[in-house]
Amino acid sequence: MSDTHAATVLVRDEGAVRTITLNRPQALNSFTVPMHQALRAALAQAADTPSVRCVVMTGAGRGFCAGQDLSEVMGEGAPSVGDLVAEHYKPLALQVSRMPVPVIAAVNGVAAGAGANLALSCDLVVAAESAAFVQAFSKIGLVPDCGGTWLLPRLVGRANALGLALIGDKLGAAQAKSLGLIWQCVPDADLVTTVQALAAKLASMPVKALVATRLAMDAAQQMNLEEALSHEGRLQADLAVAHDCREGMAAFLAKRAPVFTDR
Ligand code: T3D
Repeated sequence: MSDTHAATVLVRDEGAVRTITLNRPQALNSFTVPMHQALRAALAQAADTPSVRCVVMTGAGRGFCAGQDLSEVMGEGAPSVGDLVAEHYKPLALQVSRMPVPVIAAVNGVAAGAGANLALSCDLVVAAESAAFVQAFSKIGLVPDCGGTWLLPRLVGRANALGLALIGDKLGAAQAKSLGLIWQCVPDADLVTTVQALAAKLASMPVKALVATRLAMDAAQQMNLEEALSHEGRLQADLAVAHDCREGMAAFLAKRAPVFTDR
């Protein structure tokens, strides 16, 4: 176990699981340009490291991420909102959606604005009971970004998506779970151990197939049934000749534990 990044983002490895911690707790880990740069570099490094088979994203202190640091966009010489979205939030959302390993959000506290949508863009979202999700954009005259307009209706349907985005109130983790916005809500004291166990489990699974599943489900949103069935067929044909599928089938037949290595 080692900490390799300093300052706005911390990186820690435990076996095949890499945990990336947003680290501006004094401002609820809200985004500044340096934190964007550090996060994207940490994600790229995780993607390029063959021994990493699952990534966990979480926040330091009492929050997960409060979205854009509003003090950064006010005042003279401040970056424009349009530039920040084009140069940072859009590339970040795409980078998460294309990660070559599963990504889990461990939502330890409030996730607001782009911070909420960053969490929701992960493959699995596990939140502490005391955490909350806030589509804070409407309160400051903006629309949901970091993929919010794409993600929210897909996750919870149009009625709930519009309710969350237009009203912009805090949604507690338990309610988020009931709505289908997140995968799991756990007691605060269990967040770390639950996520560690889940991440270790995913890391030991055929991650190439897990990632192909995410990409296929996202792609299928733009396809009709026949196209999606054809796409599934092409993916199965490729995966079936890869090491992990052969290993999974051989291990099943031999009644032994499989050892998956593909990424
Ligand atoms: O460039 C662009 O704007 C485009 C990109 C947009 C992406 C976005 O994310 S837009 C949405 C930006 N985020 C927000 O509007 C959320 C603002 N924050 C809040 O509404 C509340 O802080 C929370 C609901 C997240 C949490 O409330 P609470 O009561 O638990 O905490 P708090 O007391 O409000 O905040 C604690 C500290 O963090 C406080 O600082 P202080 O007084 O202790 O020195 C607060 O100012 C600071 N903080 C919280 N959020 C932000 C922030 N500082 C800067 N920017 C923030 N977003």
